[in-house]
Amino acid sequence: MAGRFITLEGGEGAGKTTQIELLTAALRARGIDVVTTREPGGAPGAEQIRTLLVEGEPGRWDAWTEALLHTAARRDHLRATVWPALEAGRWVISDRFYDSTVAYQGYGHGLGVEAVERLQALVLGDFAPDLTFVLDLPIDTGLARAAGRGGTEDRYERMDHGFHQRLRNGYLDIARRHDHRCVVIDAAQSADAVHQQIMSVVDRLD
Ligand code: Z5A
Repeated sequence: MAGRFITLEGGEGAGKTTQIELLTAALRARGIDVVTTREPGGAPGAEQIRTLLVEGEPGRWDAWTEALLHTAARRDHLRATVWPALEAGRWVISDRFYDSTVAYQGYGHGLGVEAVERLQALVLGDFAPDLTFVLDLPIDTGLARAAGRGGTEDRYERMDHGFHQRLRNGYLDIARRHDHRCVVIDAAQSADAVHQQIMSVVDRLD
Protein backbone atom coordinates (compact mmCIF):
# COMPACT_ATOMS: atom_id res chain seq x y z
CA MET A 1 0.00 0.00 0.00
CA ALA A 2 1.28 3.49 -0.83
CA GLY A 3 2.38 5.79 2.00
CA ARG A 4 0.07 8.52 3.22
CA PHE A 5 0.89 11.85 4.81
CA ILE A 6 -1.64 13.01 7.43
CA THR A 7 -1.23 16.22 9.44
CA LEU A 8 -3.00 17.50 12.54
CA GLU A 9 -3.34 21.22 13.10
CA GLY A 10 -4.90 23.60 15.59
CA GLY A 11 -4.25 26.24 18.23
CA GLU A 12 -2.86 25.66 21.69
CA GLY A 13 -4.11 22.59 23.54
CA ALA A 14 -6.36 21.49 20.69
CA GLY A 15 -5.63 17.83 21.44
CA LYS A 16 -3.34 16.98 18.51
CA THR A 17 -0.95 14.84 20.56
CA THR A 18 -3.85 12.95 22.15
CA GLN A 19 -5.47 12.29 18.76
CA ILE A 20 -2.20 11.25 17.12
CA GLU A 21 -1.75 8.57 19.78
CA LEU A 22 -5.29 7.26 19.21
CA LEU A 23 -5.02 7.39 15.41
CA THR A 24 -1.63 5.68 15.39
CA ALA A 25 -2.87 2.86 17.61
CA ALA A 26 -5.95 2.37 15.40
CA LEU A 27 -3.89 2.26 12.20
CA ARG A 28 -1.29 -0.09 13.67
CA ALA A 29 -4.09 -2.40 14.79
CA ARG A 30 -4.97 -2.65 11.08
CA GLY A 31 -1.39 -3.63 10.25
CA ILE A 32 -0.40 -0.25 8.79
CA ASP A 33 3.24 0.80 9.25
CA VAL A 34 3.00 4.26 10.85
CA VAL A 35 5.65 6.88 11.63
CA THR A 36 4.61 9.65 14.02
CA THR A 37 6.46 12.92 13.99
CA ARG A 38 6.07 16.60 14.85
CA GLU A 39 6.92 20.16 13.88
CA PRO A 40 8.88 22.10 14.69
CA GLY A 41 11.19 19.10 15.05
CA GLY A 42 10.91 15.51 13.92
CA ALA A 43 14.59 15.16 12.93
CA PRO A 44 17.81 15.86 14.88
CA GLY A 45 18.59 19.18 13.16
CA ALA A 46 14.98 20.31 13.23
CA GLU A 47 14.74 19.50 16.96
CA GLN A 48 17.70 21.84 17.58
CA ILE A 49 15.85 24.61 15.74
CA ARG A 50 12.70 23.80 17.77
CA THR A 51 14.42 24.82 21.00
CA LEU A 52 15.06 28.28 19.54
CA LEU A 53 11.38 28.61 18.65
CA VAL A 54 9.40 27.33 21.62
CA GLU A 55 11.48 28.66 24.52
CA GLY A 56 12.25 32.21 25.65
CA GLU A 57 10.46 35.52 25.40
CA PRO A 58 7.43 35.83 23.05
CA GLY A 59 9.09 38.74 21.20
CA ARG A 60 12.54 37.23 20.75
CA TRP A 61 12.10 36.80 16.95
CA ASP A 62 10.41 39.04 14.44
CA ALA A 63 7.74 37.36 12.32
CA TRP A 64 9.94 36.77 9.26
CA THR A 65 12.81 35.30 11.28
CA GLU A 66 10.31 32.99 12.95
CA ALA A 67 8.78 31.94 9.61
CA LEU A 68 12.25 31.23 8.20
CA LEU A 69 13.30 29.19 11.24
CA HIS A 70 10.11 27.09 11.07
CA THR A 71 10.60 26.59 7.34
CA ALA A 72 14.27 25.63 7.75
CA ALA A 73 13.27 23.10 10.40
CA ARG A 74 10.56 21.78 8.03
CA ARG A 75 13.01 21.28 5.17
CA ASP A 76 15.27 19.24 7.47
CA HIS A 77 12.29 17.27 8.80
CA LEU A 78 11.10 16.38 5.30
CA ARG A 79 14.53 15.42 4.04
CA ALA A 80 15.51 13.32 7.07
CA THR A 81 12.19 11.81 8.17
CA VAL A 82 9.06 12.35 6.09
CA TRP A 83 10.19 11.78 2.52
CA PRO A 84 12.22 8.59 3.27
CA ALA A 85 9.27 7.11 5.20
CA LEU A 86 6.78 7.89 2.42
CA GLU A 87 9.15 6.46 -0.18
CA ALA A 88 9.29 3.26 1.89
CA GLY A 89 5.47 3.06 1.73
CA ARG A 90 4.92 4.01 5.38
CA TRP A 91 2.17 6.30 6.66
CA VAL A 92 3.44 9.49 8.29
CA ILE A 93 1.35 11.36 10.85
CA SER A 94 2.71 14.77 11.75
CA ASP A 95 1.75 16.98 14.69
CA ARG A 96 1.68 20.25 12.67
CA PHE A 97 3.05 21.04 9.20
CA TYR A 98 3.08 24.07 6.90
CA ASP A 99 -0.47 25.15 7.73
CA SER A 100 0.99 26.08 11.13
CA THR A 101 3.33 28.60 9.48
CA VAL A 102 0.46 30.06 7.46
CA ALA A 103 -1.73 30.24 10.60
CA TYR A 104 0.82 31.41 13.20
CA GLN A 105 3.15 33.59 11.15
CA GLY A 106 0.80 34.46 8.25
CA TYR A 107 -2.39 35.23 10.20
CA GLY A 108 -1.22 35.42 13.83
CA HIS A 109 1.85 37.59 13.29
CA GLY A 110 0.43 39.34 10.22
CA LEU A 111 2.90 38.36 7.47
CA GLY A 112 -0.07 37.55 5.26
CA VAL A 113 -1.12 34.28 3.71
CA GLU A 114 0.28 34.92 0.25
CA ALA A 115 3.80 35.73 1.44
CA VAL A 116 3.96 32.66 3.69
CA GLU A 117 2.51 30.37 1.02
CA ARG A 118 5.09 31.68 -1.47
CA LEU A 119 7.86 30.85 0.99
CA GLN A 120 6.49 27.33 1.49
CA ALA A 121 6.24 26.77 -2.28
CA LEU A 122 9.80 27.99 -2.76
CA VAL A 123 11.21 25.56 -0.21
CA LEU A 124 8.86 22.56 -0.58
CA GLY A 125 7.66 22.73 -4.18
CA ASP A 126 4.15 21.33 -4.52
CA PHE A 127 4.52 18.74 -1.74
CA ALA A 128 1.36 18.69 0.41
CA PRO A 129 -0.36 16.43 2.96
CA ASP A 130 -2.91 13.90 1.71
CA LEU A 131 -5.21 14.81 4.59
CA THR A 132 -5.19 17.53 7.26
CA PHE A 133 -7.34 17.64 10.39
CA VAL A 134 -7.92 21.11 11.80
CA LEU A 135 -8.88 20.69 15.46
CA ASP A 136 -10.97 23.74 16.32
CA LEU A 137 -11.99 24.85 19.81
CA PRO A 138 -12.61 28.06 21.79
CA ILE A 139 -9.38 29.87 22.62
CA ASP A 140 -9.85 29.88 26.39
CA THR A 141 -10.54 26.14 26.45
CA GLY A 142 -7.36 25.44 24.50
CA LEU A 143 -5.18 27.74 26.58
CA ALA A 144 -6.52 26.21 29.79
CA ARG A 145 -5.69 22.74 28.48
CA ALA A 146 -2.21 23.81 27.36
CA ALA A 147 -1.51 25.50 30.71
CA GLY A 148 -2.05 22.14 32.40
CA ARG A 149 0.85 20.76 30.37
CA GLY A 150 3.54 22.77 32.27
CA GLY A 151 7.22 22.84 31.17
CA THR A 152 9.31 25.49 29.44
CA GLU A 153 7.77 25.28 25.94
CA ASP A 154 5.25 28.04 26.58
CA ARG A 155 6.47 30.86 24.34
CA TYR A 156 3.40 30.78 22.05
CA GLU A 157 0.92 30.27 24.89
CA ARG A 158 2.08 33.61 26.32
CA MET A 159 1.13 35.56 23.19
CA ASP A 160 -1.86 37.89 23.54
CA HIS A 161 -5.55 37.04 23.10
CA GLY A 162 -5.76 38.88 19.75
CA PHE A 163 -3.00 36.64 18.40
CA HIS A 164 -4.93 33.49 19.37
CA GLN A 165 -8.14 34.87 17.85
CA ARG A 166 -6.38 35.60 14.52
CA LEU A 167 -4.91 32.11 14.70
CA ARG A 168 -8.27 30.41 15.13
CA ASN A 169 -9.88 32.44 12.33
CA GLY A 170 -6.83 31.78 10.17
CA TYR A 171 -7.11 28.02 10.56
CA LEU A 172 -10.79 28.10 9.61
CA ASP A 173 -9.90 30.14 6.54
CA ILE A 174 -7.12 27.71 5.56
CA ALA A 175 -9.59 24.83 5.86
CA ARG A 176 -12.09 26.65 3.62
CA ARG A 177 -9.46 27.44 0.99
CA HIS A 178 -8.05 23.89 0.97
CA ASP A 179 -11.24 21.92 1.46
CA HIS A 180 -10.00 19.07 -0.77
CA ARG A 181 -7.55 18.03 1.98
CA CYS A 182 -8.65 19.81 5.19
CA VAL A 183 -11.37 18.62 7.56
CA VAL A 184 -12.41 20.77 10.54
CA ILE A 185 -13.22 18.80 13.70
CA ASP A 186 -14.94 20.22 16.78
CA ALA A 187 -12.16 19.59 19.31
CA ALA A 188 -14.24 20.68 22.31
CA GLN A 189 -15.89 17.23 22.25
CA SER A 190 -14.54 14.32 24.28
CA ALA A 191 -11.26 12.81 23.04
CA ASP A 192 -13.12 9.65 22.09
CA ALA A 193 -15.74 11.53 20.03
CA VAL A 194 -12.98 13.44 18.20
CA HIS A 195 -11.20 10.15 17.48
CA GLN A 196 -14.35 8.56 16.03
CA GLN A 197 -14.78 11.51 13.65
CA ILE A 198 -11.14 11.33 12.58
CA MET A 199 -11.44 7.59 11.88
CA SER A 200 -14.59 8.08 9.82
CA VAL A 201 -12.65 10.44 7.54
CA VAL A 202 -9.51 8.25 7.41
CA ASP A 203 -11.71 5.32 6.38
CA ARG A 204 -12.67 7.28 3.26
CA LEU A 205 -9.03 7.73 2.11
CA ASP A 206 -8.55 5.89 -1.18
N1 Z5A B 1 4.49 26.87 15.36
C1 Z5A B 1 4.52 28.00 14.56
O1 Z5A B 1 4.36 29.12 15.04
N2 Z5A B 1 4.76 27.86 13.22
C2 Z5A B 1 4.99 26.65 12.64
O2 Z5A B 1 5.22 26.58 11.42
C3 Z5A B 1 4.95 25.48 13.49
C4 Z5A B 1 4.68 25.63 14.84
C5 Z5A B 1 5.19 24.12 12.89
C6 Z5A B 1 4.98 24.36 19.14
O3 Z5A B 1 3.96 23.48 18.76
C7 Z5A B 1 4.64 25.77 18.76
O4 Z5A B 1 5.20 26.13 17.49
C8 Z5A B 1 3.18 25.92 18.61
C9 Z5A B 1 2.97 26.64 17.28
C10 Z5A B 1 4.30 27.01 16.81
N3 Z5A B 1 2.64 26.71 19.62
N4 Z5A B 1 2.66 26.48 20.81
N5 Z5A B 1 2.68 26.33 21.92
P1 Z5A B 1 3.45 22.27 19.65
O5 Z5A B 1 2.58 21.48 18.74
O6 Z5A B 1 4.59 21.59 20.29
O7 Z5A B 1 2.61 22.99 20.82
P2 Z5A B 1 1.09 22.98 21.11
O8 Z5A B 1 0.24 23.19 19.94
O9 Z5A B 1 0.90 23.94 22.20
O10 Z5A B 1 0.82 21.48 21.57
P3 Z5A B 1 0.13 21.02 22.87
O11 Z5A B 1 -0.12 22.03 23.91
O12 Z5A B 1 0.90 19.82 23.28
O13 Z5A B 1 -1.29 20.72 22.38
P4 Z5A B 1 -1.93 19.49 21.67
O14 Z5A B 1 -0.93 18.48 21.27
O15 Z5A B 1 -2.81 20.03 20.62
O16 Z5A B 1 -2.84 18.90 22.82
P5 Z5A B 1 -2.64 17.62 23.77
O17 Z5A B 1 -1.26 17.57 24.36
O18 Z5A B 1 -3.16 16.42 23.12
O19 Z5A B 1 -3.70 18.05 24.89
C11 Z5A B 1 -3.47 19.11 25.75
C12 Z5A B 1 -4.17 18.79 27.10
O20 Z5A B 1 -5.58 18.69 26.87
C13 Z5A B 1 -3.75 17.45 27.71
O21 Z5A B 1 -3.77 17.57 29.10
C14 Z5A B 1 -4.84 16.49 27.24
O22 Z5A B 1 -5.03 15.42 28.13
C15 Z5A B 1 -6.06 17.40 27.23
N6 Z5A B 1 -7.03 17.01 26.19
C16 Z5A B 1 -6.78 16.58 24.93
N7 Z5A B 1 -7.92 16.33 24.27
C17 Z5A B 1 -8.94 16.62 25.12
C18 Z5A B 1 -10.36 16.58 25.01
N8 Z5A B 1 -10.98 16.22 23.88
N9 Z5A B 1 -11.09 16.98 26.07
C19 Z5A B 1 -10.48 17.40 27.21
N10 Z5A B 1 -9.13 17.45 27.40
C20 Z5A B 1 -8.37 17.07 26.36
